[in-house]
Amino acid sequence: MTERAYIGLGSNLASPADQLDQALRSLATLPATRLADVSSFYASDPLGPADQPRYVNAVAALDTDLPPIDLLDALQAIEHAQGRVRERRWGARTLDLDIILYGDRLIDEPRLRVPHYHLQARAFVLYPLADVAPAGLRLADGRFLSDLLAQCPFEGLERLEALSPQR
Ligand code: PH2
Ligand code: MG
Ligand code: MG
Repeated sequence: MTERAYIGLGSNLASPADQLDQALRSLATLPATRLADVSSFYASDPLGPADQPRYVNAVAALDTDLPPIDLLDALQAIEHAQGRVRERRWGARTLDLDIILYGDRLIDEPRLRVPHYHLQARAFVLYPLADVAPAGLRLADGRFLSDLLAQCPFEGLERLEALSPQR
């Protein structure tokens, strides 16, 4: 069955916006998957260790027939292809691709928790998600995106002007 998945993209190394553009091109070529929509790009200070560059974040909407773990494998292959090395927790990275939501699924497995852990505290996930999610989106755990947004100030996010025609 085709499911709508929302993918969080983040980068703070090696021209972050270019990393996100490259990742979007790769997402568009995943098997059994259509890249349906892409949010604006947003810059923000790092959450976690402060001695790292600012991040650029976005959210992509995918319509996919890949099961969640297959999608996770595909996302990790894209991270790897763009030079991601596993380093310190919350440290700098060329590319981070996270499954934020996957249809109506609640997933709690060692490799994958959906909805994404700490979604509610991360403006750099919630605001781009709101760009591409339907108004009134309700998460699988019953929370409404609109309520999470109301409790998470936009403050600290900087919406970047589109640099290329694809967004
Ligand atoms: N990702 C992290 C840690 N800190 N900070 C921002 N602003 N954006 C991120 O995507 C981010 C972060 C680990 O995934
Ligand atoms: Mg992340
Ligand atoms: Mg990640």
